[in-house]
Amino acid sequence: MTDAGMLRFHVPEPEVRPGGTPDFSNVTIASAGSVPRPDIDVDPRTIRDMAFSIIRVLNRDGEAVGPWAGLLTDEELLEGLRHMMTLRTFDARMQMAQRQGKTSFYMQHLGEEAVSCAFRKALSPGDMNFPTYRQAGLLIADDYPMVTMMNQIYSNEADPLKGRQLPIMYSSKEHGFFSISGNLATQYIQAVGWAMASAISNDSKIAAAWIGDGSTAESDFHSALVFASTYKAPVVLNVVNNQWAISTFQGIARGGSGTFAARGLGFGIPSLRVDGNDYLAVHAVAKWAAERARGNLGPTLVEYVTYRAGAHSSSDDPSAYRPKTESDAWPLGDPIMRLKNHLIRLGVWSDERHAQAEAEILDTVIAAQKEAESHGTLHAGGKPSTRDMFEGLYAEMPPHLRRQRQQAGV
Ligand SMILES: Cc1ncc(C[n+]2csc(CCOP(=O)(O)OP(=O)(O)O)c2C)c(N)n1
Ligand SMILES: [Mg+2]
Repeated sequence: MTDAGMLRFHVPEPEVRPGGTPDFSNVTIASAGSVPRPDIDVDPRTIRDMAFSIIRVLNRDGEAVGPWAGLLTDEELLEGLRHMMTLRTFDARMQMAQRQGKTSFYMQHLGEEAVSCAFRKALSPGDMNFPTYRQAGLLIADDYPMVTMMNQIYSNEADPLKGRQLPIMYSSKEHGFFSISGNLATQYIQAVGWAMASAISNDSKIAAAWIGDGSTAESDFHSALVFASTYKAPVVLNVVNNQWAISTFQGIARGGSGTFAARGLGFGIPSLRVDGNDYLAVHAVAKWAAERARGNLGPTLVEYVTYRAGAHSSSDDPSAYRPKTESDAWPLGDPIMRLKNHLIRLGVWSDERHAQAEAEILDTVIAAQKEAESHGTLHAGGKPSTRDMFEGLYAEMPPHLRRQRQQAGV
């Protein structure tokens, strides 16, 4: 029955609350290998169903199956495993450093390591990412020095950003990592603009935009899609759907669209969903999208279906808004365990070698941490110089800043 005159609006609710039993039965998962791999110049209208499925390569037995498999050598897969393990260890040490008061803030990637680590390997030198705070794997997988990352986190005397950025908001032009901005979704319009500029200047470099599920509710996301689709910008539009936006479940930002990938359909953008915890699938889809961008075929929207197993940040306590066991119930498993099992199945890895690699990686991360801490931490040791505060913005320093610098005696 409808109540004429009694208007209501709808507030989506998560399936469960703290204390409840986790339930992901609403997450429909295609079996590994079942989604076709179209040619990169496919007519977007013929692949609309891909925005509602999930491309997967690794099956439950650790085998790589289907048309998206077979792009990476054993060596490349072993390297990918090492990158993900390094990121996880790096996170654990830096989270601990935050608790020890050595930095004010930290954000982990727990459960999402495959997304940024595998994506990086699909890019070429000179391509530019516009990342959020949860894609440090782009740096790790490009062999950016961990010590430099830690120096930034500690805002110490060797911080390449001289204490000007919030911890973890790295920046490296050489590694195709645009300065992170805390203003989410700005990455989308900037990436599309950068990609258009690359094309205008007849360059061959492509851009990658990054956004989380929650941030797709920002108008910047939609503006970027207008420009990307109209001008067929050479850009890959990444949406990391890790189910949560701090304490807000993904259903709020997704609303009635079914999936985040489906947002691209109205713009005529080929839109794919991929298992974000499957290193091989992420890499294969990223490669497909990057080739489209590089071949002047326009943007591709990719939704990575994953789960944020850790807290949002060092300031967050997820037990206030979701069951503690929810991450164990996530049906797509853990990205490191899945690649590990695949490599064991291939006969190029073992539990013993994995344990040894874990120990070696921990040693490497601890050594980097010692070196970074010799340059100072938040409250101890070396700091960026006060003089640096006045540098780097103006080609010629205006008189009022010169005066302030004199007053500061630096
Ligand atoms: C424009 C803007 N609005 C609000 C915030 C505050 N904020 C920081 S993180 C966050 C949640 C983002 O969730 P999501 O986009 O899903 O990314 P995730 O943290 O899950 O990777 C919010 C609202 C912000 N940083 N920028
Ligand atoms: Mg999220």
